[in-house]
Amino acid sequence: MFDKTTLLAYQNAEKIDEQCSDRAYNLAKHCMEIGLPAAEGINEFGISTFARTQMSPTFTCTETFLKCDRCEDVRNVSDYDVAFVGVPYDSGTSNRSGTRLGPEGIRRASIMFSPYNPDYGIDLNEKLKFCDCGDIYTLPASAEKSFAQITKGVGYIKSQGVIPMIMGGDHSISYPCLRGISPYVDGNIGVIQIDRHGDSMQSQMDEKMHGTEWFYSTTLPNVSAKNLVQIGMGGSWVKEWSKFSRDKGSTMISMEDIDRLGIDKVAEIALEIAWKDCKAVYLSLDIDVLDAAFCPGTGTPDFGGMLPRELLRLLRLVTKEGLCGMDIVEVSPPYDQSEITSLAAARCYINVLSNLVLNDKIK
Ligand SMILES: [Mn+2]
Repeated sequence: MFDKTTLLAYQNAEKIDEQCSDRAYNLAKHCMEIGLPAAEGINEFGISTFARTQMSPTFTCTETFLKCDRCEDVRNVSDYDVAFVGVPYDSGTSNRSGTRLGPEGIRRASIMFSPYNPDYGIDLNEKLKFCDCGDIYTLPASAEKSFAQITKGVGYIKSQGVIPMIMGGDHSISYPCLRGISPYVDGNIGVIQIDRHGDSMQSQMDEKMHGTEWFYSTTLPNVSAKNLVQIGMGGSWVKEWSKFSRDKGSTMISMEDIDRLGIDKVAEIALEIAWKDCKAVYLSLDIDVLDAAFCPGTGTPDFGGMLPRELLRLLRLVTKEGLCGMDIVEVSPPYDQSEITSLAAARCYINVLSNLVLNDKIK
């Protein structure tokens, strides 16, 4: 009988076992302190709400948006007015995947920009205290557990009086993000969704995928479909999305409507509907609203979407009254070319933040 203990594989494994200290245990404990313990229902030791240090999954990222401060101990997030947070989750994608690398791609592309914004006359570094909290520790095999983590992390940022700037991830994450924000807004929340697709069916592949988030978001106690404005609709479509809009009362504005009415009028309509009887408005931008020519790096590219300057103009107009939070979703770096799509997302965050500062809507 062959003696397997003579194999190097066996002997080296034994050596490694002998090199065991309490280092990994202490590190895991530390992560669960500075990144908060995991959401309820997650029992594996070492999983924190915010991914931290060497304990992080490989798809999380330690770079920061615009090279801003990294808020490593998230318990200090209230030192800032605005916090970026990545949600590297793409298990809700029905078509092509890769948005788990979205936060990393957007952060990397943001380095190309300066915090001085000539279109708004604002230097973000001078006018705004903002940080990057890193990424939520998502669990790719479980939507329910990932959503619990996202709700806990985004909710924590909001509970500290800080505006979350969320970097997706596929569009399914908007529901757990809003679920996190919802308890900290004392009144109704309107939603401006800029997207090529309706994303409002009850079930997609028997799960809460990225075609379903507005169905679930509008079941939150202070979020009504009547305050949901869906701008840029058209292209590849699912019948249930139109039915949801008719039954529940959301307002769909198609690309054809935009051509007919113009961006300024559309923004006016959006603000009126989203703010009606509301205390706050949330903005969700699906990057696939851009024509496919300008966003190759996305899960569901579509033809006939917005031009970049139309989108920037729309953002300037619809964010001037303030936001309780914002996400940009569906950036998928593995399908991107020359970082076009990540650059678009980074530019949109910078302009929206500049606009909030310019209109005195921080805090
Ligand atoms: Mn979408």
